[in-house]
Amino acid sequence: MKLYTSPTTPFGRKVRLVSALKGLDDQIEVIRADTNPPGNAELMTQNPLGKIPVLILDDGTRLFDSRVICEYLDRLGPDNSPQLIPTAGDERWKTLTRASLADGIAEAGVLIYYEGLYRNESQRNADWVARQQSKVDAGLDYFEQDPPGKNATPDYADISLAAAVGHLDLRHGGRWRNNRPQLVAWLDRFSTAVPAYALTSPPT
Ligand SMILES: N[C@@H](CCC(=O)N[C@@H](CS)C(=O)NCC(=O)O)C(=O)O
Repeated sequence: MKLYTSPTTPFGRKVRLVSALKGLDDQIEVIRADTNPPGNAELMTQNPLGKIPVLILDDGTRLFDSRVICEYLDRLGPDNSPQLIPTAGDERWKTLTRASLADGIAEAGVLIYYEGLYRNESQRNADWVARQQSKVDAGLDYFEQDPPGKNATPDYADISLAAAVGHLDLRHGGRWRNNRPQLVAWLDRFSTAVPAYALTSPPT
């Protein structure tokens, strides 16, 4: 399989963490993809949305977005690998909803970053940035009140959150850490338990 991703995308990092925990790294070739210029023709042939990550299966099937890829890898992994997304029951919906919240934090953080990257100072909209920031803050506050780590091993929601806050560390100066001791402590435990977190750490 081939994974089109970049070292900085939180969504691609999430997939790489899942791959590592499932013991699938040796089956996946990681290919560096560039989402620029916007409308990158080669990437658009893999995903018409021009977004990464994209997983190309050995038969040529293309999978996106990251949630779909992660669920595919979770089901593909060997029987003795940890199950990251429950297949049924209340736990499935709980895990997927928490993961969606983590993804939403990452998405809002990416949009704020893009505002600075792609728009001239005069074009930037402070209200819109504040709106995205409020989503990041409220999402993080939710997790601070109900932190992950109740399971013996990390699940897909934990992985998604670790990838999201890793991106906030990279692009937003780690400000998320202020006044969120539970989350900071949890991330320390997560990175100790999951060596792939350090291995997939984006270049600063
Ligand atoms: N919901 C998608 C989000 C993917 C995404 O937004 N990726 C960003 C990189 S972090 C991207 O490719 N952006 C390029 C663009 O929006 O044109 C997923 O989970 O895979």
